[in-house]
Amino acid sequence: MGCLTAEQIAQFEEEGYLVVEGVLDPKTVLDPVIEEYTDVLDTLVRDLYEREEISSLFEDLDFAERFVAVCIETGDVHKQYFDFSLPFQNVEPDTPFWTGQAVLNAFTAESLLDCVESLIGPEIYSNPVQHVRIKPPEHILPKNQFGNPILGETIWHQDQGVVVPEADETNMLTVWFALEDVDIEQGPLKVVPGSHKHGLLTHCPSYFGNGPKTAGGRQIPESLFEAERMIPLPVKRGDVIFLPRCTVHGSLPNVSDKIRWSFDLRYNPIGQTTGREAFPGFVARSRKHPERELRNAKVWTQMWLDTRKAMLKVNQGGQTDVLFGRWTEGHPDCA
Ligand SMILES: O=C(O)CCC(=O)C(=O)O
Ligand SMILES: [Fe+2]
Repeated sequence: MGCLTAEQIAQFEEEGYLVVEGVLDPKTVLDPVIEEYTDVLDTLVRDLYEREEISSLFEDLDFAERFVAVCIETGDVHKQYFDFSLPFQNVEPDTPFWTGQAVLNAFTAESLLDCVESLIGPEIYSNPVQHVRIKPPEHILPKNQFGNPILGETIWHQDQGVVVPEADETNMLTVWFALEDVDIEQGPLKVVPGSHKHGLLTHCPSYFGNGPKTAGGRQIPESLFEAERMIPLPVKRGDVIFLPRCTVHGSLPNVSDKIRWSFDLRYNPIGQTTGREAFPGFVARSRKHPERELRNAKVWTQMWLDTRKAMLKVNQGGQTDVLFGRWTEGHPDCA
């Protein structure tokens, strides 16, 4: 059963975003994720300590404080270590990723899938365009070659622009939620209401406009949409933001003293291409074939281990055997 009201569905369709409060239970869904990541961080810390890359195990600190301490000492945000995805290039036999049971339980929480069902129907595939983002306060972040913080604010884009053209007809839904409250200082998601009605806009590989200079960023120039209509979406833990694939969005910088920790997931109707077929998705809900629903994180992890092995043979050393993107330099919109 879908859980959204007709008004909520209408707002999603008209405005191109929807915030639903209290979808995920903090105690049974989010706290176990934090606990699981506490162990993941512990493993990373012990490993770094053994390699003498950090001076202490920082055992007395909670997750956020310990994470920040490690970022400061190593000058790195260890993005890949926590993510439930892999890089597109130069995957190595031991490239880390995390696909634990608490994470899978969050991806497949019934209350979340009820909302997803209201928006894309009851046959739901978990699309592998998915990331965890643990963004430290900007003031402690290492800088990129342009002097801007790595893993700072997210530049303007549409999620359809992140997948290959084969998925242009896929009804891909973006689902964003935070592990802890995200107020305005912590760099919430920002969206441009109504921007989903104009189709896919040009994303420019080396364009920065007024935004921060990011390495490898693909930004939509502000001349192509009404950036002044932007609204930020601060949320409480448990709230979920839903976006259709063409809504122009990004995030504000984290100017607070806390980390900003979020999941962004995608779902599409079963049978439609994900736009990232080299990576594994799974059946999250099926009324027709409930036996196909994935609930075992060991199986999920094996899918990603197999993918990691397959990626060793492609996209190595500057070669592009498998395309993950679609944008090239030189479009007139980017001038
Ligand atoms: O969380 C962010 O900073 C960006 C997330 C995003 O672009 C998305 O969820 O599609
Ligand atoms: Fe996005």
